Amino acid sequence: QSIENPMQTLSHQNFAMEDWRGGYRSQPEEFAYWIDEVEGQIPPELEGTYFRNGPGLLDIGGYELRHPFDGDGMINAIALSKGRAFYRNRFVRTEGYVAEQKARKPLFRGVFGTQKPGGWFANAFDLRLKNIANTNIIHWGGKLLALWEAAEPHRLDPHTLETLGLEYLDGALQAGSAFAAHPKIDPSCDRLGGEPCLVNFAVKPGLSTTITLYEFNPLGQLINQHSHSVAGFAFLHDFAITPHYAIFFQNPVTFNPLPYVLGLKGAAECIEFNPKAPTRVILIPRSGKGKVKILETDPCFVFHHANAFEQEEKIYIDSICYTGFPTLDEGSSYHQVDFSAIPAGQLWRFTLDLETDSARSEQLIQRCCEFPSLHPAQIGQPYRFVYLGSAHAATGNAPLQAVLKHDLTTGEQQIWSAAPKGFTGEPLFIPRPGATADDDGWLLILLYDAERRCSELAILSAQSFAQGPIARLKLRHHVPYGLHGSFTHQ
Ligand code: 3ON
Ligand code: FE
Repeated sequence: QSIENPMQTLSHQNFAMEDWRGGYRSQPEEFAYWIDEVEGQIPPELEGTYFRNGPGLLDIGGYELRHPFDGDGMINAIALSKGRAFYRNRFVRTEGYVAEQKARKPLFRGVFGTQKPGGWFANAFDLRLKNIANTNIIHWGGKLLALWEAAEPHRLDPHTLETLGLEYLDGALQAGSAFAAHPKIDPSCDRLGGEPCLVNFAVKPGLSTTITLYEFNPLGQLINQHSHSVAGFAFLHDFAITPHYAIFFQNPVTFNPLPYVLGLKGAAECIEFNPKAPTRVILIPRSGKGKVKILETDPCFVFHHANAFEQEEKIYIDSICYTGFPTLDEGSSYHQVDFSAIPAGQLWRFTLDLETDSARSEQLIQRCCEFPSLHPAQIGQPYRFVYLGSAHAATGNAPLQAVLKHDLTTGEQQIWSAAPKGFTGEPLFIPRPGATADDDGWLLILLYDAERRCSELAILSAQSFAQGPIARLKLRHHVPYGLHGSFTHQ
C-alpha cells in the first residue's frame, strides 16, 4: 500500500467516488468499548487520550445538510494505556443539537448553506447562529473544550464526554462571543517566563473586522487580551504565532450578505474570492504594545497555517493555499463534487520582511494537501518536519488518502498512502517521551476504510513511514470525515 516514489504521477483516479462518499454518512450512535481488533502493536509508551472533533451528522431527521461543515459536532476519544485502547464517541449537547433531535428537523440555518425546510420564506431574516461545536477539541487549564469559531466553546467531561455547558474562559468571553477553533500552544511564552501559554483569537466580521487576541496560562487564567480593527471583511479561520506576533491572512474576498439575509444562501456561500486583490498579511504584536503591521502578497485563499517563526530579522509562515475559495454550484450536492474542478490545497512558504514591508512566496509542496501538523515544541519556532494529509497522486485535486512527511530543510518527502480504499485526514504528531530527534514520535490518524465501511485509528512511526502503520485499531463502525483533534498525556 505504500508508494516508493512520492513524485510518481498516476494518471488514473485512485479512488471510487462511491467509496469516498461512504465517509460522509451520518453516525448518530454513541459508543463506548475496548478496541479488541488491533493489527500490529500499540506502543506501550504511547499513553494518553486522542480527542477528535468533526461533524457526526450529515442530516437532521433525514433532512440532508447542504455542507459537511454544518454538521453537529461529535467527539471521538481514544484512550491509550499499556498497549490497550478504549473508544468513546459523543455528540456535543449543544442547544441546537438537543432541540433539533427532538424536533427531527432543522430548526436553524447553517453557515455553509443548510436551510430550514420551507424554502426561502421560512429562512429569510433568520440570522441566528447555531453553535455546532464541530471544529476542534482541546484540553487546557484542566478543561476539555469543543470549539466552533463563531461562538463560545462547550466544556465537556474528559472521561465521559458529557457536555457540561458553555465556557466563558475566566471571563474572557461573554454570551455570544466568538472564539476561534485554532488555538495554538506556545511552548515558551514570553509573558510567563518560558511557561507554555494558550493563544487564540476571536473575530467579529463586518465592514471592518475586529480581531481580539487572548493568552491563557496553564491554569486557564487570562493573562493578556487586546483587540484590533482591520479594514474590510475578513474570513479568518486559523492563524499562526511566533514569539512576538500573531499572524493572520486576510483572504481577498468580498462578502455580500444579501442572499443570506433573504434566506437564499448560507453566510459562507456569500463569500466571493477576488483573484485581483492581494492577500493581506496582518501581524499583531502579541504583547499588545506596538503597531499592527499589514503586508500584501499574491492572492490566495488560506484556511490553515502550518507554522511561523522568526529568523534573522525575517518572519516565515507556511500555509496551505488555494487559488480560490472552494464553493459548491447552486443545485449541486457535495456528494457529487468534481474534485478535478476545484482547486487543490498546496503548501507555500511566505517570507516577510518587516524592514521593507514586503512578502515573498514560494511553493513547498505541490501535492494536494491539508491539515498540517508538527512537533508541539516547535510551534512558533524554526522547525524541520511538517506532516499533512495528502492526496495519493502527486498532482491534481483529490480526496486525502495519504499521509505526507516533508522535511523542510532538505525538501525530502515520505508518503504513506491508504489508497484506493483508505481516506485520511489530520495526522497528529505525538513526540515519544524522552525523544531527542525532531521526528521521534508517532502520528495518529483516524482513517475511513471503504473496504470495511468502518473507520480505524492508524498509528504510524514518524521516523519509518513508508512501511505503513505500526498499529491499526479497527473501530466497529464508521466515523464521518472530521476536522481537528489533540492529544493529552492523561
Ligand atoms: O458571516 C461571516 C462569515 C462566516 C463564514 C461570519 C461567520 C463567523 C458567521 C462565518 C462563519 C464561519 C465558520 C463557522 C466557519 C467554520 C469552518 C469549519 C467548520 C471548517 C473549516 C474547514 C476547512 C478545511 C480546509 C477543511 C478541509 C477538509 C477536507 C480537505 C476534507 O476532509
Ligand atoms: Fe481548521
